[in-house]
Amino acid sequence: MRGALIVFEGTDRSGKSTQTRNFTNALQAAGIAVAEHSPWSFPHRTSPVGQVINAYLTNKTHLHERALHLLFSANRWEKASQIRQALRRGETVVLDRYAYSGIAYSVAKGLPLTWCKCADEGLPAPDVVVFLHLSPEAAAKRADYGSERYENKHMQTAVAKVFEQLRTEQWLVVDADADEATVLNRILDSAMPTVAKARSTPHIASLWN
Ligand code: FDM
Ligand code: MG
Repeated sequence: MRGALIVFEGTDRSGKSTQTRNFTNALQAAGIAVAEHSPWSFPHRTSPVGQVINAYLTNKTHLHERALHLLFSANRWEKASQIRQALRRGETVVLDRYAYSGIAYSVAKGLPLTWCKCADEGLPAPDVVVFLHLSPEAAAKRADYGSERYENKHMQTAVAKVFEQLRTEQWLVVDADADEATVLNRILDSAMPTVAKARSTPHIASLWN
């Protein structure tokens, strides 16, 4: 009986970090096995590749946009077997960003969609994508953007557009402007059946199927 792969996506300040944490705690409270150190975040900034990504995001280095895209993808591939192993052990894995962010940010900067998708082809596919939807107006009311790259309204609006393009009917779109508890309950309502369904579906699918 395998665990479920549950991916959270959304623009900056949509509450992904808070909700992945709350969601992981709720799963554990319900007696569901969760991978150690969940939620796992991408970019995973401490690996060798992640350190280069972090230097780029904090404006300490410059990278060619295609090279950067491949590094973000490589950063996921570094973790791919750990994800599969955890799922096979029966543990649910909660991810804060995944390949969808990879595509959304790169396409927002002008890279071709099909080229962007190729790098992540074959990664473990999520059982559900939880998309925290926050309008740019609501985002503007939250704490100010920091100093990292992409933390500006122009980029966030472009990224939101690509997310909309990527969205399928399998995504769980949640209004992230609601209060924290309401958002969590909405996610739990839909994710609990996903966890149950994964238990009876031994096969772990791959992107982009
Ligand atoms: N980001 C994140 C990308 O551009 N590509 C990716 O593949 C991933 C996973 O990195 F602006 C961007 C999104 C964000 C930045 O992410 C750092 P966090 O979640 O804010 O740490
Ligand atoms: Mg950020």
